[in-house]
Parts: sequence; C-alpha cells; structure tokens
Amino acid sequence: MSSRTLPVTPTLEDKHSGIPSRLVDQAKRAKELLFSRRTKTENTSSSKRGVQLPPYTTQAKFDDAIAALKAAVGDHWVHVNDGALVDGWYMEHPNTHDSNHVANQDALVASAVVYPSTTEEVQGIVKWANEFLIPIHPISMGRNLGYGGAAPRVSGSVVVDLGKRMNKVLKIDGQNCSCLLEPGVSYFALYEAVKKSGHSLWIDCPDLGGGSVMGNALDRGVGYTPYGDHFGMHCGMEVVLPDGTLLRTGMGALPGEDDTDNLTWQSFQNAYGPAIDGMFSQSNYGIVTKMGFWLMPATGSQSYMVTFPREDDFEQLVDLIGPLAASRVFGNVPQIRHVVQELAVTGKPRSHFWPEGSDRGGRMPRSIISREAAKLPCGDVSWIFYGCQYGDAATIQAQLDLIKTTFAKIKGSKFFLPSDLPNDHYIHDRAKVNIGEPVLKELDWLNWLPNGGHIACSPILPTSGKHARTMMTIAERLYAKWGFDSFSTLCVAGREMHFIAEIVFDREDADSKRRAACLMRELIDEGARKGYGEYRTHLLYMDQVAGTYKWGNGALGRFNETIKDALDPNGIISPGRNGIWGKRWREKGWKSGQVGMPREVKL
Ligand code: EUG
Repeated sequence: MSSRTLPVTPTLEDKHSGIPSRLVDQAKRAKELLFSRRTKTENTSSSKRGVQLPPYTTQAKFDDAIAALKAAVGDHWVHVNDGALVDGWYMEHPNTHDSNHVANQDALVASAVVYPSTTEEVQGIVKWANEFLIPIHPISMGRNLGYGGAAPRVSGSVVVDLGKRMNKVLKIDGQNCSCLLEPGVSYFALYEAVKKSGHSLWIDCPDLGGGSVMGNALDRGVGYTPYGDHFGMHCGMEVVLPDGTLLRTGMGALPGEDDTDNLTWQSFQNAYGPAIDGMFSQSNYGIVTKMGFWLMPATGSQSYMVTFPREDDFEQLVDLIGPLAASRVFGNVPQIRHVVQELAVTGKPRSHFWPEGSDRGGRMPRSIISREAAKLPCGDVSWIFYGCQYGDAATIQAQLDLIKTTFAKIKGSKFFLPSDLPNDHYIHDRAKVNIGEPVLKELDWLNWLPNGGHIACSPILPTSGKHARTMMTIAERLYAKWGFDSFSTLCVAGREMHFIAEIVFDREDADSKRRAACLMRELIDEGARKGYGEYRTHLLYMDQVAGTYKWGNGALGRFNETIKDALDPNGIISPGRNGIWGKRWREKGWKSGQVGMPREVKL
C-alpha cells in the first residue's frame, strides 16, 4: 500500500484518542512503517458483514433491545456492528474487536457499541442490560495492546465505549499533587493537560502513551517513573455497580461539607472498612466512571543505558539489581532487554537484518544477531539495561557512581548516557518515558514481521537470577519450539520482576497465529508449574491463567465467583473477564471453554 494514500492520524484536538500535535510527525512515520509491512489492503468499505448476536438472543429480541437502548441514549450513540472489521493501527484502533487478533479477526466481536455521555447514562445502560439479559463490555479506550484491545470475551456483547464522550480531566490539584479523571483521558491527553495547568508535576506512562490512564490502572499496568505502579498510585473511584447503584470508594464515600466531593477523596486511599478498590481492577464487578490519581512533583533525572556482552549475564545482573532496587537506589522499574529487541525497535524488519531467513517461522541464528548488533551503537552485546536516576544533581551522581561500580562486576559491561548515542537511538524515547512523557516509539518492533501483531505472556518471578534463569530457559525452549525470535523484557523491581515474553506474529498468516497461540498457552502452563503467574493476560487466556491461581482447591476463584454472583446475578458485565464468569455462563459451559472459545485457540 502506498504510504501517500494513508489518511492523517487525528490529533487530540480532533478526538479524545488522538495524537498530540507535538508527535504528529512521529505518528505519520510510525503509521507509514506499519502500513508498509501490510500484505493486504483492509476492507474499509461499508459493506454489511452481519451482526454477531449476543448469545441466547434472537434477532427480534436484539432489535427490540437496540431500539430501547437508542431511546435511552439517543439514536446517534448506538452503533450496530454490522460493517467490515477494520484493524487500523494503534492510534486509529477499533472498538469492536481485538486488532491484534491471535484467533480469527471476527472470533470475538461486539454486536453493537454504545457511547454514554454521563454516569447516569451508564447506570441506564446497566439497567437495560439486566432487562434484556445482554452482556455489556465496558472499555475506557480499548487500547489494551497485546491483551485483547477492545474485544469482549463473549462475542456479541455490547461494548460500552466510555471514553468517547466521557473524557474530561475533571481536576488537577497542584497542592495535593493529584488529578481526577474520566475513562477517556489518555496518557497523551493527561500529559498535555498537566503541562497546560502550569503545575510542576509529572504523570506516569507505560511504554506506549495512547492508552487510557484509568483503563491501564484498572488492568494494573506498569510505568517507569517512581510512580510506575499505576493501580498503587490511584486514589478514589466512582463506580456503577451491576444493579445500577452508584458507589464512591475510599474517602469519597463520606460526603464533603454541603454535599461536595470529599476533600480527601484523592488524598487517602484506604478510608474506613474493607479496602474494596482492588475489587474493581481486573474484574467485572462494576464500571468505573471516575478515578483519582497521584501525580509526582517534578524532579531532576538522568536516563542511561548499560550493555552486557554475554547471553548468561542477565542472571548476575538480576542479582545485582535486587538489593539496589529494594533499597531504592533505583527510583523506578528499570528494563532489561535482549539485543534482538534493540534490532527490532529500529523499526526495520527482520528480513532487513537477515534477508536469507523466512518470515514464516524459525529463529534468527545467534551468529546473525551478533553480526547485525555489531552494526548498532550498542555493539555485539546480549543484554541492554535501561535505567533512570532521580533527584538533584549530587544525588544522581552519587547513585550513578554506585550503580556503575556494581555493574562493573559483570565483565565487559559498558555505560552510556543519551548524549553518547545518536539522535535516532531508542534511548531518547526511553528517557522521555522515564519522566512520564508519553511516546509512540515502542510500536516500531511490531514491524519485525509482516502484518505484525502482538500478545504478551507476563509472569511474576522473584527478583533472583536463579528464577530469571529458570523462566528464561523455559521461554527460550518454547520460543524455539514454536519458531519465534525471543522478545523478552525484564521489568525488575526490588522484590519481584515482571518477565514480559513478547510474541510478535503475522496477523495474515494462520500458521503464525496458531504457533503464537500455542506458545502463549505453553508459556503460561510451564511458568505456573514453577510458581510463576501472569500479572495480567490476553482475553483468550484469562480462564487458563485464572486456573493457575488454584491454591487451596481454587479458593480464590470460588471467592471471586461468589462475589460476582452476589453483585451481578444476571452476569451482565464482561462475563469471563479474568476468568470470572457468573452463574448463568458457568452453567452453560463457558468457564470450562466448552462454549465460546474460538476453535483456533482452543485450550
Ligand atoms: C511491556 C511491559 C509490560 C507489559 C507488556 C509490555 C513492555 C514492552 C510491564 O508490563 O505488560 C516493551
């Protein structure tokens, strides 16, 4: 496809999910790169595809339900999903399905999308769903890249796109260092809003900046400033329960003077009684319509990169990081990346580095990786550590001295500052993420294969070289077995590390997808046997992962179901999310995967 025919990406001025004007050129470049790797032109015509009806609903009942929904929120704000499914790309993403479909593109689709504009309308939608027994799937923005995007687990659900019309930054409090947000505020948008407010505050963002701040925190995503624990840094929620009740958590449950919002709603997380906020993360117990977040007072920073020559070096490296992280010498969560990713994040395809290889499976030999890495600024190394130190200049210098001395124990390690590296090197984007400036660069490694799609297997391990080795050995064997290059990123904190095993596959190649699906499944199971469990997973693996958290004869899963059945007796909110189904669905075989699991990825 000729890049000249590509439409321009909407900006934040055009659309809540748009790109900030400061990044328009980057978006153009990223989009052109991705589309240059597409082997098929998408069907964007308005031709009818037919609707995937909600389960156990006839066309007539569905038509009645849609008419009632339109009456409640206005004709214009209900869209029946009967057109072509368009994957688009990260910045122009679908709200009807998972654009990174590891099953068939149409395996998990919405029957319709509804766009509420107020909390009252969300309450109305919940009541409507109970009346018509139609499952609804709320999304903030639906950019959950690698974990299912906007798709519902139950095909035919009605997606509730909260973000399109509920996207206000309700408050930025410079003194309390906090904000209060609606679902449709992206990292890009919040960053701009904080800058515009004039307060000297940082937001925290993940590797990619397009996601919803609220959605990411509710899925317990990770960022890279000292405030990188997104759920840990939230403070206060407003939630619509499955019966339509509106609830405030934390101090928000206590009305302020004259029925105003409580002044400490965004100041103190726990308040009084059971701490229930966690129940609305990675669950289907309610629809969060407002959420508070802490913002970090800006400080000095210095990003850097350290390279390590040998494949085995990660083991000692993890052991050296542990104590430094636990004692807070590291203020954020640093990343360790394999050098393959250093090749990939240039945006150049694998075939550029290895023209004699095939894109249809098989791994790039280590000798080719070495040959190609030698041409990069990092040189022929194996691992790259991306870190950042915070505080005043003297503090940063003292910390860097200690870190350099510590890492020098690994023979051949080399330290780089951003100023040592060329302008187009990845470190300059990493340095932005490390201070909460959201970017787009991370998309570039999707170009590794044609039609690049991505899912991630993300187990939690102890911060220990031995355990990193165990998981690495499993991952290497399984990546090799299923014919993928290993894209492993280690996000190392003091007590635990997130081992992120990225899988990049070709969305137009059924065999590539089948292999990716199998690799994912085996990574989950083999990790779990060692006690490593996913912190978060893709829609299609939620039952499998939930099944690994089985201690005490599955006590946790049964507890979750008890709560689900009490709060949502009709099972209308996101059935199946995180393996929690609700009675109506369990009885019909959905939980076991007998019903509703796409045949391409049957577990
Ligand atoms: C990444 C990190 C994640 C995740 C998925 C991807 C990073 C990619 C720490 O969490 O869940 C470079």
